[in-house]
Amino acid sequence: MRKASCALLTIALLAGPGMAMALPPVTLSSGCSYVTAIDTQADQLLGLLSGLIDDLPDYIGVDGVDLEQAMMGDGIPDNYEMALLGAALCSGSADSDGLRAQFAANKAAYLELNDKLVEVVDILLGPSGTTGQSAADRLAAAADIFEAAGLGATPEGAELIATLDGVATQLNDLLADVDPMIILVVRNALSQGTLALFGDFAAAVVGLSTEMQATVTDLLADYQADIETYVGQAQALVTAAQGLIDTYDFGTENEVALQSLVDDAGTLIADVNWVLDLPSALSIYGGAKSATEPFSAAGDYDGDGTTNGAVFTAVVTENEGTRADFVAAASGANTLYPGNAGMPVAGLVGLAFLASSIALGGTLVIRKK
Ligand SMILES: [Ca+2]
Ligand SMILES: [Ca+2]
Repeated sequence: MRKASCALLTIALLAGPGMAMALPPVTLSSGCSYVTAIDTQADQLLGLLSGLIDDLPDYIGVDGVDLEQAMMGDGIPDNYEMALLGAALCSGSADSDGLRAQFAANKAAYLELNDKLVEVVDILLGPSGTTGQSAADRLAAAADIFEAAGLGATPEGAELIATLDGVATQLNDLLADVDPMIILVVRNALSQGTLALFGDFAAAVVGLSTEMQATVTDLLADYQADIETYVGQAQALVTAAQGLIDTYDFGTENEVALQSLVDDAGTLIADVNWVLDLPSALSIYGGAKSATEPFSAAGDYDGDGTTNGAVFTAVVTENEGTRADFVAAASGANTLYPGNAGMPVAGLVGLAFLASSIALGGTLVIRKK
């Protein structure tokens, strides 16, 4: 290891967990499987979404989607940031080990999401491809069992029966408002593990930066308070119903049906809580959730004092550089990029050498004549 890297590593270790991890200088090669997978999946996902959302930009290109801060963007099209991340993941350097571990963990969490959603949808709609009842039908049936057992005679019993019937009606109304075709498509997509097809793109995008994670959490935030209220009410219902099952004799068949409903409701509540907690469980790549994170426009991947956003402006906006040019310049693999305001003295010396060797070359050519 070179002396300079040793010193940087020591600083990083001394600085503690708030400091971003040291990442290697990288170049973008066409054989980088992370970038290929992310590019392909992002293209396919945006293609799917373009059927639902009008005027969605492409993923690739200088006018590609910029999704941070609930789609306000951070000034760098996401495909450039993702290329920088992907190139760092593809790097053979041990400095990328931590990054690859974070990516694997985020991908595993995302893939589990598909399983949780399948479970939730199966409970709400009834198991796919069977004659299993929907949650609404089972809630109404539970209310009937309690009613037939005479529980409606007490105020508490009457309230529980009315609540179960009310929730059943609400669920049915909710589903009646959704186009059956959309339900069918979503259901098929989940049961075929379609979410898993976007595993690399999702794992990359959710941990790209705090600003990008804000886009994901904002999607949930609109519903979070309502969902938490429903979960609290469902938990109270589960507790009340379990108390009745444990106290009264409803007959074996009814008790099996009631217990299975209560158990499924418990699973549903746990799954929904898991989904609500998911954004906070995902890692931001390269360090703490702070300004030191390396892949956002405000971030500084190579720690040279020039933000990635400033590099993008210099290389791409002002000098028509490619993604590969941006990756090399932002990561520190190329410090001689056009417009580098913070070019180190060594870089200037290098430029001087370059200039003199070109001059020398020119002289030699002239002499040949
Ligand atoms: Ca962006
Ligand atoms: Ca920099």
